[in-house]
Amino acid sequence: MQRPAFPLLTAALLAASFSLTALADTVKISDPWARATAPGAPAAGAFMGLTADADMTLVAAESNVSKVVELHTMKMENGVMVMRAVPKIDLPKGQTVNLKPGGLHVMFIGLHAPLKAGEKVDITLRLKDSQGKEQRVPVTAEIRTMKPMHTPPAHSH
Ligand SMILES: [Cu+2]
Repeated sequence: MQRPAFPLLTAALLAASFSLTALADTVKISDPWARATAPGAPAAGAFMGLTADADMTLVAAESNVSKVVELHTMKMENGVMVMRAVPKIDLPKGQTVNLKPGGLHVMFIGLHAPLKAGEKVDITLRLKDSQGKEQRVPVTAEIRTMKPMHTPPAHSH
């Protein structure tokens, strides 16, 4: 009676993951990318558009490219670009929230190696729905170079 155990288990796991997927609110990710870095750069930003199909909150991001991954915002305050960590990013239903240079972003701090243009970075987004249920969404971001902005913000920590 040992042979059927595997197919049954597999079927049960498939059923479980299917029902989770079917019930969960989802978020659409558009154009995920991360900024290429020069050798020795301690940090880098990642950017994307997020459109949730129900009110959700981005509570954290994870990646193995750096020691720490934070959610950041960047704002002009008294004429100076200030960047700081935020505990969460709200994703209101149906609205596209753009993580972009000069605004909200995912920040890799303590890079293990430079991010090279053309390569990819795996990021796991941790999202919570309105009931507080958490889901993890894998994202693959393409590494790109970007021309410096007119006033390059101090993007190091
Ligand atoms: Cu940052």
